Amino acid sequence: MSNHFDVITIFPDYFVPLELSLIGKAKSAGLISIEIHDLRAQTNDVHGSVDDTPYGGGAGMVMSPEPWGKAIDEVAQANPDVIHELIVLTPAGEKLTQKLANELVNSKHLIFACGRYEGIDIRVTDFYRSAQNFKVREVSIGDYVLNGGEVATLVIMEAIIRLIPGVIGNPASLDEESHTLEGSEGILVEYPNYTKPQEWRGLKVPEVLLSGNHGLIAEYRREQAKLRTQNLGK
Ligand code: 6GU
Repeated sequence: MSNHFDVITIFPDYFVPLELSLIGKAKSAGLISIEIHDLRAQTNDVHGSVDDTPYGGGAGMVMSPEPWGKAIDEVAQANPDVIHELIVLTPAGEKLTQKLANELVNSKHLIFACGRYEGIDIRVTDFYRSAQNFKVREVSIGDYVLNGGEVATLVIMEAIIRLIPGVIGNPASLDEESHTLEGSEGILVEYPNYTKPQEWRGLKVPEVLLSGNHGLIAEYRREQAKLRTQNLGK
């Protein structure tokens, strides 16, 4: 099971929300441990420079490799005898899916490298790809551009941590979620939910959900999940 998370960033304050809600409780309960590291601690100059102009020219700045190398080596050394799963956040990465979250939760040590500007010198990724005890993935959270990897890291961590046994009160609620339900057409989004009152602003709860017939209810929900999946974006 996933247990230790290291995050390397130039904006540690982005990670304050990890103290809240289910993730905050999981930390207090010792189900997970999280350390946030300031990349600038790895610099020697007075300005704490972490970037420079790109070779070959072009707009923007590129993050220099050496502060990253030092920061990653440090967190790896602090977690010996495990495979370090290094997640490099970039809009050019493979897309986050439920399947990827399900895989990453099995990792003992996850390191998130939050790039800013035009990204990190690619030699950091190349170096750790060929390093022993490292597995490297470049990950994106969707087809749009953010200012940096911090928000993406929060998204990925939440998707992983909620899968750890004990984090969510009722583990059965993980079974019938969007992107977990499978139909013959592939992965479905979740069926719509209703609670009390039975009628709200003239809108009624579908009769079948009041019937107590579990077979019919399951059939109805599956049909609704299919419809909802087909109609996405329409
Ligand atoms: Cl991981 N980083 C940035 N900068 N933009 C993104 C992203 C990551 N995923 C989607 N857009």
